[in-house]
Order: sequence, then C-alpha cells, then structure tokens
Amino acid sequence: LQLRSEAAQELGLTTNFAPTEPTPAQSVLIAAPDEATGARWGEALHERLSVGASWETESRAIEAAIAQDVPDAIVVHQQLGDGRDGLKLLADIARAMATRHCALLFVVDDDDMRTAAKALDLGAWDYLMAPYDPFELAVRMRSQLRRKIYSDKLRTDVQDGLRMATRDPLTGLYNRRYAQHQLRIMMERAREEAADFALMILDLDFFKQINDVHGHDAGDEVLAQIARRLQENVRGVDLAVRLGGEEFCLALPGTSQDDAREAAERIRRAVCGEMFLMRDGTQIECTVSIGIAVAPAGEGDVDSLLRSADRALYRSKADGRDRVST
Ligand code: GH3
Ligand code: MG
Ligand code: MG
Ligand code: MG
Repeated sequence: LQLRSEAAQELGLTTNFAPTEPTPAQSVLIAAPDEATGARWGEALHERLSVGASWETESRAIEAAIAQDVPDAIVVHQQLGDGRDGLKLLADIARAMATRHCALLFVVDDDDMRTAAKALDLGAWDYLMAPYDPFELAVRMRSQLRRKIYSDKLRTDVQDGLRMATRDPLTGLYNRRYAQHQLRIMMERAREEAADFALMILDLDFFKQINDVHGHDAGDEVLAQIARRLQENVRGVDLAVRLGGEEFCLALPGTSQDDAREAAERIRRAVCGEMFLMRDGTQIECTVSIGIAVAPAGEGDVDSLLRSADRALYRSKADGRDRVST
C-alpha cells in the first residue's frame, strides 16, 4: 500500500507498507455527518489504503448496509446526517452479535476529550478529533485494520483450539472428556429445575465384523455417517457424544422415562434404519443396541447414571441386540 500524502513525507513516515502476509480484502463503512464528508473520507481510505470504502449518512441506511455485508471497520461520526447521536450508534454496533468484532473508529466533532473517552468506553478502538485530516484518518484506519486481522486470527485460533479439545475429529461429536464435564453441568441444572434427565448409551452391533468384511476405512465412514444421523435426530439442547470406538452417548434434558424410551426407538430407527452407502457404492448394514437410564428430577450423579445406562445396554446385547432397554 502506498501512503501518497505529502504529510506522510513531512512526518518522515515510510510511505511503503509491505504486508508480510497476504492481506485479506478489507472493507470500511463510514457513518458520516453528510454526503460530502462521506465522499471525501471514502475516497481518502480507498486511495491510500486500497480498501473498499462506502458511506451512509442516515442510521437506517447504515443499519441496512451492515445487515447486507458486515464491514471489517466502521467509522462513526459523532453527529449523523439524520441527527442521530453517533455515540448511541457506536454503542449499538459494539454490542450487536454481528458487529461486535468490527474495528470501530470514532470521530469526535465537539473537540471534547470527554466525548472521546466515552467513545473508548463504549467500544471504540480509536478516535479522531476535529479538524479531520484525511491523512490522519487513513493512518489510524490502517493500524486498526491491521489489528483487526490479528484479532480475527487470534479468535479463529482460539475457536480451533477449543474445537480440537472438545470434539472427536472423525465424527465432529463431543469427546468423552468434554462430556464428563458437560454432563455434570447439565445434571446440576436438571436438579435445580427438578426436571428429569435422560441418558442413553449406544453401542453398534458386531462392528468388528464390519471392519473385518469391509475394511477399517469403511468402518470409519459408517461411524461418521452414524454421527451425522444422530446429530440430525436430537434437539439443540441435547448432547451427542462419541464416548470412544463405536460407542456413543446422548444426554436429553427434560426427558422422562417414557419419553426417553420413545426417543431411543426413534433414534435406533433413524440411525440404523437405512443402509450406509460407501463411496465405492457398497451398502453396509449395521444395527445398534441402546441402554437408557433416567434421573428423575435430576437426582443422583453422572457416574451412577452412566453405569446404569451401561447395564441397560448390556441387557440389550444379551437379549439379541438391535433394541432398546431400560
Ligand atoms: P457387540 O458390541 O455387538 O458385542 O460387537 P462388536 O463387534 O461391536 O464388539 P466390540 O465392542 O468388542 O468391538 C468394537 C469394535 O469396533 C472393535 C473395533 O474393531 C471397532 N472400532 C472401534 N473404534 C473404531 C474406529 O474408530 N474405527 C473403526 N473402523 N472401527 C472401530
Ligand atoms: Mg462391546
Ligand atoms: Mg459394539
Ligand atoms: Mg463397544
């Protein structure tokens, strides 16, 4: 990027900004006091930083622009074209789910440091005071856009790390370690609400044979498809876990013994009712045995509930598999 401003040269700043890694195309939205200011700033940002810059002067148009495409950075002027308080808009943007990670640059109109301080408190990343020098706007925006790249990357890295720590890579389901922690929380909540809490353990039948006949990769593919079917057949509040191997667990808050039995029958059919289609066209049939345990009003502890579901599972196996036991 080139900062072509004479002011840059006067200040002795380097005019060449050579990013060390490819910079993603970034976009800036300007919430401007009037069309002329919006156009001037937009041009300054576009020319000096080669970012996409658009501007709006009325809160409705600003909100519509954000709803259509969330920008990387938003410049908010203290006084908007329709008389709306820029600080209020800033606060809304900083709080909203869609925009809370946008870089926010606030432009103080009344030359009052207290307004600038308020803007920072409300979530502005930086501020600018009148008179507005397009060069200063570009320089400050450049540094905020860089920050934005690093903060996005950090957030993605943290999310990836969390995902790796809590999920099983083959199926994308939660892993046993995360489940042990989460089941405790779910059961505590059930007890507080005096709501029934149901737990199911699912174990695939004769899965060793599937590996022996079709190969381990085909077995893996069956496990991944089963996980998908499981996920599609539980509610958002339920927890689906791969306990290990070909063993899964489902936690269903607010579910009574009767409801759990009904849900388990439905899940048994949904998960194994249809054959599994491999990439090479092979169809594999597989059944599942399920054991259910319910903690009425959330009473009891997770370990004994798991043990009791495991005993029920054993009965399903002993009684001939492909069935549900309580
Ligand atoms: P049943 O449960 O009905 O008694 O029979 P089973 O054959 O399923 O018995 P068991 O639980 O002893 O064996 C489970 C087999 O699942 C052992 C192993 O070959 C297979 N398995 C476990 N984890 C994986 C995996 O990640 N991928 C594949 N492909 N197979 C797995
Ligand atoms: Mg087994
Ligand atoms: Mg098995
Ligand atoms: Mg097993």
